[in-house]
Amino acid sequence: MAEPTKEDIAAAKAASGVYHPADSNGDGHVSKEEEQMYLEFKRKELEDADAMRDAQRKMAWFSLAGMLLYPAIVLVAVLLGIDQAAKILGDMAAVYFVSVAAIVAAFFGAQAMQTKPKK
Ligand SMILES: [Ca+2]
Repeated sequence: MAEPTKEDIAAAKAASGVYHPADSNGDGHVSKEEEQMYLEFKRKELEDADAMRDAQRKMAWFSLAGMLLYPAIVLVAVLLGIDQAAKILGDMAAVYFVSVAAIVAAFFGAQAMQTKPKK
């Protein structure tokens, strides 16, 4: 059997009135394989979204922890007498804090934008 063309799919859509996204060959009928493929795809999609949220959350926490520990690390460097390290960390602080703030702001901004339209 030949692969259905776009016209065939459009015709099937028009004929049935409904087009199910799981109907991948466009014959207007969702077979067992198509249903399983569709469910598998949806499951993977959800898993990916979940993994992405986890990764972003970890990154935001890691950034925040670095931000909060930064002064402590400078203090440790001073206490250990590594003056050069303390000076470099001090010089880096301005850039570092702005960068981390940007990461955290982007994380919360993205979260806000993702949840808003669904309400
Ligand atoms: Ca089908």
